[in-house]
Formats: sequence, structure tokens, C-alpha cells
Amino acid sequence: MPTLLSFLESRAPTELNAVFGAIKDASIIVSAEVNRAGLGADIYGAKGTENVQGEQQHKLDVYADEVFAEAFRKSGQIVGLASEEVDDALFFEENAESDYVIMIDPLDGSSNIDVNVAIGTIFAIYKRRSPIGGPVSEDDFLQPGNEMVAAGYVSYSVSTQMVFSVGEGLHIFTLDPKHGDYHLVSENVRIPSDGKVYSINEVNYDDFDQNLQEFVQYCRDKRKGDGTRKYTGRYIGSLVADFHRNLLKGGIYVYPSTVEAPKGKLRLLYECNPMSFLVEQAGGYGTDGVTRTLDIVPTELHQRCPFFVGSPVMMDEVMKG
Ligand code: AHM
Ligand code: MG
Repeated sequence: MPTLLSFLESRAPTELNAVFGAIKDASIIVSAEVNRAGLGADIYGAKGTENVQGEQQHKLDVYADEVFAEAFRKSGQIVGLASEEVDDALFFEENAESDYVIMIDPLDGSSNIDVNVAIGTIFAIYKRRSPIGGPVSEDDFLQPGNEMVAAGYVSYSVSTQMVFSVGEGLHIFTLDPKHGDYHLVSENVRIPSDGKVYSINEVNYDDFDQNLQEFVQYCRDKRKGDGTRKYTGRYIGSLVADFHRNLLKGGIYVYPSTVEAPKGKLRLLYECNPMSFLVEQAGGYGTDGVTRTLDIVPTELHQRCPFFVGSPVMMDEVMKG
């Protein structure tokens, strides 16, 4: 089976392949560290600091952020980085001549670290808008998702997998930790058009608008011809893991606005946008409940938005209102 970089050779420009090389190298380091969680007192547990959004940072979040940032700097092909863990975007001066900026959630689902549940890294890659040779500007990062060049996630789970698209289909690679490389396991993956799973934190049901309440009720009630249930609920609380299951099995993931998170909880630039790009490449779609996620014009780096994503039939059902 082809390795990640040999597969990409004919599909993406050399500069972008170097970015994927950096993601590969950093994710292998993070994966090894994730697999050791609990063994080193310096890695496991909360760090006691908060990120810009007032959320508790876990040591692995911060570690992953540093590993990815260093890999992007060294790649020579990334000029700017925006991360969930850092307030302001970084400019890599030594890469001023390069063309790409990247946005990442270095370790999504981090509240699951301490309970040994799947977590992931999410990334979105764009071409800069500012002139080559100079510093990056906010404009480089506040691009709508429809300008995205490539996106993906690494899921640290039963095995470590990288799921990505460079705009010509969605592909899944599995890490062989013995040999330190990713190998192709599924090419041009398609999400099942109808799904079986709805993934939503149902404790917030009373906060949902009427349309979403009716959709959840529909999923609870819907029966197949033989009288058995058509849908089932699954919610891990790690976007990467919930999304990945729904991608393979068919389903929908929803994080709407709630009383505690009036604009939704997930971040547009490095959570909702890359996942929307990926699901569209697989035949599904993502919205904020009204607008296609990739068409939202961002105004802030750490902007949140409601998120609905998944199989087209289930998405159509919730979107028809
Ligand atoms: P994080 O980026 O701080 O880890 O938060 C994002 C996570 C998602 O992975 C997950 O789907 C969601 O938060 C779960 O939130 P909740 O516990 O409110 O259901
Ligand atoms: Mg996160």
C-alpha cells in the first residue's frame, strides 16, 4: 500500500507535500506521546493554565501544539499558524517566501485524555492572501472555508489514522508505528447517503430550537418496515471520533447553540471548516443550521459557530426545518 507522501506525489504540489510531511512527522511524535499518557506524570492531566477561550489546557494539548508548530516552522512551507491553543496567529519569519498558512486544533477532545478515549488533531490549509515575502496578516486566516486548499485530521485511537483531502477525494491512511509511516487503507471514501447514527449532546435538549428538538424526536421515533428503530444515538464528545464513525457508518453530528454556548461550542476555522471540507469531499455536507459552513466569512480567529455535519439524507431532514 502506498505511503502518504508517495500517494500525494502526483496529487499535490511539492510545497504542499512538504506540509503533509510536517503533519506526518509531528503526528507520529504526538501519537507516541498519546500512547504513553498516564505513564509520564509530566504529560498526563491538567496543566493548570487556560487558553484564550477560558478552557482548561491539558499538558498534551500544549505539548501537541508545540510539536506541530515546530514541524511547520521547519517545513519551510508554512508562513503562518493559527492554533486553538494560542491567542494570536504566529508568523514564521524564516518562511516569509512561502505560500501556505495553516489552522489547527492540535488536540481536539482533550477532556477525553484522562479517560483514555480517542482524541485527534484537526488541520485546515490555505494559500496566504498577503504578499509573498512579507509578514502574514489577519486576512490570511479569516478566509472562508471555500478557499481551503487541503484539510484533514489525525485520529489517535485503536490505531492512529490520518484522514485528509487535497480537494480531489477523501483518503484514509493508517500509521504503522513500527516503521514510522502512514499507509493507504481507503481511497476516495464516500459517506453513506443515509445514516444510522445521530450524535448530539442530548443533555442540552431543552436549549435546542423547535426544529432541532423535532429532528431529535424524529430520530428517536423513526422505525423501519419491520418495526425496529432506524436510528441510534452515539456521542463520544470528541469531534474527530464522532465525525470519523459517522463518516464510515453514516450519520449526523450536531453541536447547536445552547444556553452555555450561545454561538455553539466548536470553532469555525479549525474545527467546523476542515470537517465540512472533508465531508463534502465524501458526499456529505456541513452547515451552521442555515448557511453552508464553507461559505461563512469569518470575522475572528477563534470564532465559534453552531455545527451540523454528516450524511446528506440526515442533513436534508434537519435542514428542511
Ligand atoms: P475541545 O476542542 O476543547 O476539545 O472541545 C471540542 C469538543 C469536541 O471534540 C466535542 O465534540 C465537544 O467539544 C464536546 O462538547 P460537550 O462536552 O459540551 O458535549
Ligand atoms: Mg481542542
